[in-house]
Amino acid sequence: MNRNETLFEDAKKFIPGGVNSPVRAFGSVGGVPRFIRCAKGACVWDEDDRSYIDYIGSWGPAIVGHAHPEVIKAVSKAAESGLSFGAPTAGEIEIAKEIIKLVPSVEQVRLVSSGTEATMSAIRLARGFTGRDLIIKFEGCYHGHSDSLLVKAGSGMLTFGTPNSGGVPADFTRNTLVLPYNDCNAISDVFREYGKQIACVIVEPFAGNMNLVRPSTEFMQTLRTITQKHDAILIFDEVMTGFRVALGGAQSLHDIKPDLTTMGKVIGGGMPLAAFGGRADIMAKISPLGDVYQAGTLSGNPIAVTAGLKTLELIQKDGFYENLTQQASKLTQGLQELANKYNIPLLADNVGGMFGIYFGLDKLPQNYQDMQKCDGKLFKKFFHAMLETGVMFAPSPFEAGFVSAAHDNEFINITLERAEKVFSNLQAA
Ligand code: KE4
Repeated sequence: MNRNETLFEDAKKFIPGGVNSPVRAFGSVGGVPRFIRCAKGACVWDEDDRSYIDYIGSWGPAIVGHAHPEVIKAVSKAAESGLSFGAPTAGEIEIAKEIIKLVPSVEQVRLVSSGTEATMSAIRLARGFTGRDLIIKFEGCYHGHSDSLLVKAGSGMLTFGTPNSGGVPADFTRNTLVLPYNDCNAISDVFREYGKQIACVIVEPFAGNMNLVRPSTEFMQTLRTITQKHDAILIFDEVMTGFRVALGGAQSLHDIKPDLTTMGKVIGGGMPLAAFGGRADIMAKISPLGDVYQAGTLSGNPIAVTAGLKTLELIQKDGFYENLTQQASKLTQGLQELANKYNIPLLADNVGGMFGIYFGLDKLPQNYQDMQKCDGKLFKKFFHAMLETGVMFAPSPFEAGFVSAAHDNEFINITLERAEKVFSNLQAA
């Protein structure tokens, strides 16, 4: 067995499934997950010392490239002053100001340690502010693993969700409605039926957890107008899209101001840091000011804040997003051209530095049902063939991919050269 296999067998003795987050176990693609020893720029190295051009990027945080020297220097220096104090620090004010400066809809912000905490807290806040219980999410969107969000659609459009995870009592999801993404009629029907009982709508303003799926302009505008009409809270879950699709996040591309925004990934630069924020009148309900409780031992951790501040500084450099978008587009357009050349049924799309590749579809997906038609078998062959060449995509057909500032023309061209060989072999197979 090679080192990855040995480590995986060992890990499984002590850690459920051998991993600390399920998607890392390669369940969707089979095979042996790569145990990463180190990372630098656009690449990661596994414990067999094999290098890979990395398009997972820690699921989004590594936007400036892995182990960026300025981030590492800042974090190393901060660590010498202590790791955590359980008391307020000046750095937390600095990063709060940066987030408020960069995300216009955010007037006040609370730091937490994960996207799950951010969305769980934002939903509790929306319920506390409105005094209502019902929440709406969309099929295929993932907002972390808090109980009321681990839910699958009810039998009918107007029926409440049922748990899609063990350990979640039916009671915990009976206030959650799950609707099809991009379905304006479903939204109108539900608000007609339940309008004044709905606390919030939470949405990924570009979906990334059923692969990249773009919302229609009409869908986003409907969400904004109908929540305003019924005094419900609109929550943009920008844990993935925040600072990823544009400096101002998806809300700047849609030109829509949500009432609350959740963020994560990029704002921690790879360290455990996330946040929720929005209208000051809503945020005033959060303890210790208001009666909606929320807390965290490591919230606003000084080392994570240092990594986040340096990352937010680097992404504000002139041309950062133009370059990021250009490189992601080179990748997706290059893959599309090569797939066409070898008659491989692949579509590719990107928004800023976030991209999707779809096998077996004849048009870009609009919702979860579309994504269900993807050719998972072909994706699996592609994934492993590319992995063997030294290119690591997300190990699931239902995940978006990420490009960093370190993915320069050389890395994109090498990726495309390797993809051409893989497509040629797939065509011949
Ligand atoms: P975390 O609790 O994993 O920090 O964030 C949850 C979350 C919330 N909202 C959105 C839009 C997200 O994409 C996520 C987490 N994304 C996944 C990637 N599909 C994290 C990877 C994983 O679960 O290991």
